[in-house]
Amino acid sequence: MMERTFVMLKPDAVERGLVGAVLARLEAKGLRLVAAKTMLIDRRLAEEHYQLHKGKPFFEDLVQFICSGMVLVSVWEGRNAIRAVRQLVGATDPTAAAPGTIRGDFGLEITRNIVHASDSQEASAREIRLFFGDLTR
Ligand code: 3AN
Repeated sequence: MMERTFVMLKPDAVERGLVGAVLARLEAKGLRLVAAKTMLIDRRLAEEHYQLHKGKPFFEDLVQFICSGMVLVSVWEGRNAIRAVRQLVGATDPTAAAPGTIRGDFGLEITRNIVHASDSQEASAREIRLFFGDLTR
């Protein structure tokens, strides 16, 4: 099924100069880049994006981190794009993520885990709207 998914390169990816390497993996997989921009996320937007994690012990660190520097937000399209990107990204904890995945190859810390990718159709629709508004094409 043709799908769109939302991907954020977090501040650690931008600071460490990993933007090109990460985007190249998504392109190499065959996904089509639909939209992308760099931005600074403010606290209100960060809390909205991570609303499902509100109240969890790591929420405050997560929000602070995501607001701590430039991110690159993007939308990708392809067959089963949501699952395909999640596979490329790997497990949440980079020390548990398989080698060959983005987190497995580039990360070590669970908060600074390089990339966010939507985990469901509901999340992808919500996140694309939140960061890009109405993306009709
Ligand atoms: P994923 O990004 O793999 O879908 P989620 O949605 O469970 O993971 O968590 C969202 C983000 O919250 C993660 N990307 C990570 O940065 C942070 N996070 C999740 N679990 C923990 C944890 N146990 N300790 C610290 N940070 C966490």
